[in-house]
Amino acid sequence: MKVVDPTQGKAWKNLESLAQQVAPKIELSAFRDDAKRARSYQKTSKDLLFNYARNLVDDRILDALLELAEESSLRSGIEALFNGEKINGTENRAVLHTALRRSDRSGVLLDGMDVLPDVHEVLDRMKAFSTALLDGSHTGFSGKPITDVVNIGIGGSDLGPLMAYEALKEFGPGRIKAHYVSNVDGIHLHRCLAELDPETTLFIVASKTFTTQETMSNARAAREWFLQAAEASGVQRHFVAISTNLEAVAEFGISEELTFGFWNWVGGRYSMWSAIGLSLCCSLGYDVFEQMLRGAEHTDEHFRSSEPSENIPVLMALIGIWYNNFLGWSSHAILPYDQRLHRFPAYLQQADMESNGKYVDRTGKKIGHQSGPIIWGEPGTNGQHAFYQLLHQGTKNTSCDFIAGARSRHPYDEQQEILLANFFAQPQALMNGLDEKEVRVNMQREGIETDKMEQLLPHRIFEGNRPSNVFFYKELTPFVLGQLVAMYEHKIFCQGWIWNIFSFDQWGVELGKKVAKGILSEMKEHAPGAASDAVTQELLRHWERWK
Ligand code: G6Q
Repeated sequence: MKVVDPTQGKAWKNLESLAQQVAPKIELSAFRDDAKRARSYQKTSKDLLFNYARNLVDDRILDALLELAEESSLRSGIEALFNGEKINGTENRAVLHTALRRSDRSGVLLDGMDVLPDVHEVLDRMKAFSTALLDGSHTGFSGKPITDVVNIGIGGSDLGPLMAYEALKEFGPGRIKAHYVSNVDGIHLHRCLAELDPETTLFIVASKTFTTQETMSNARAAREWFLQAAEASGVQRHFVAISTNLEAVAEFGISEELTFGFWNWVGGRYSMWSAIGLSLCCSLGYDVFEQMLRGAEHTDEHFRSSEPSENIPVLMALIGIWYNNFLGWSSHAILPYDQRLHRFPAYLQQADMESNGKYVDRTGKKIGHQSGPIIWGEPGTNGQHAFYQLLHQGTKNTSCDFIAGARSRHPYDEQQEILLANFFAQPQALMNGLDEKEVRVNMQREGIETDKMEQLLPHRIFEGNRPSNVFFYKELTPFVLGQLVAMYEHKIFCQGWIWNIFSFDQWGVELGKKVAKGILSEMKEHAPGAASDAVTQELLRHWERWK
């Protein structure tokens, strides 16, 4: 693997000077009526359109960014990803989530072994099992059909399927509902179980390691709840495991028949294409899940075969790098104007921030440049009535992705039009702003007195020049969702590659877990000690009194 400090190349220096010399002169409102730019800064991949014309870039900047990708040997990085090279260097693992959505049944080698036959064997079993649940041939212990599946998992074993279930609910037959319990806060499980009947509920314990504290604690509590109504043998019909740790699964009491494996070359936050997607198959039907895989595979082909200048994930990554590393912006908002994507920002928060929130490069040295940005967001139009004030007039710079579909799956045409008018309007308003002259005209029209007008004027001016990308699609089908998610996955990969960091480990989540373990044993002993610092000890004293 070629290791490159991106800051040492010519492209980086060139971009630094473009950021000084050219960027301050870009006035986006000058492109207000520039149809050529609107069309040429746009790429489509099947029914998914990506428009990046509203960014603080021009051809020179884009060329320099493409040069940076070239200097970082991004093309060979992409091949290394698809070819199963061990690009997760600290865990010595390949990163092959793309193999999970390959329709070919053979042809991806890892250490001389083809991984695709195993991938398809698990997919075939997922299909058979979910079909048996949906057609009622796999019943609960009392013979009643299953009506609810509860996915117990956290992080990568929760966020992906939860996000996709919320996005695609309307595509399912509606016979089985999926629920997602992740938090170790008992109220999460409690509220979920309060609505359910043990005779008709199936639990999916989703944990790659099958040792995660939150998941195992919730799974044990769910089993106890279930056993209040059923014989122990019922566990074999009502508990399913998704894991790479088959020994721990057996110890928990889950049968081999209801255990679905995956592999250590699938990172948690890239795992919804594996058996971790089982809750989707069981609730929406296997065909819906398969369509999602096909959409992601379509993006994989686009990403692997398109020239960088035509390549949507590469362009997303490079534009992000421009703001992050050369203009000094640290915040990126995901703004779906599609309520079905209401968990998409949270999903991407993990995918991006856990992958690229690193300060050490691939050789172990502290990096001298910025890595992953802060990712956040909420669906429009709710966000407009909450935080858009800061996007329009705040002092922080945030780049935004606006996402919407032409059609939706509800009968309310008026709402859909209003939603889309806002989706079209917001990025336009951010870009063009409203200058003093226009504000004065508006206030005159409103009949505001001259004194008041002078007072209000600065507050009502919008400087504009605030950039954004747009993703627009015909409809959020399972295929389009698969395409979209894979676009972001590959964007994250490209950025991590260029920043010369390891995107596929997550050592940063270990320390907190270790500290909690020490504090938990002191709590059990009622003896705050070395594991707790002074503030924690103070809080523990209150906890003992208040609990
Ligand atoms: C994702 C992370 C992390 C992981 C959870 C759950 O990339 O590794 O979010 O998915 O910690 O882990 P288990 O699936 O092992 O329970």
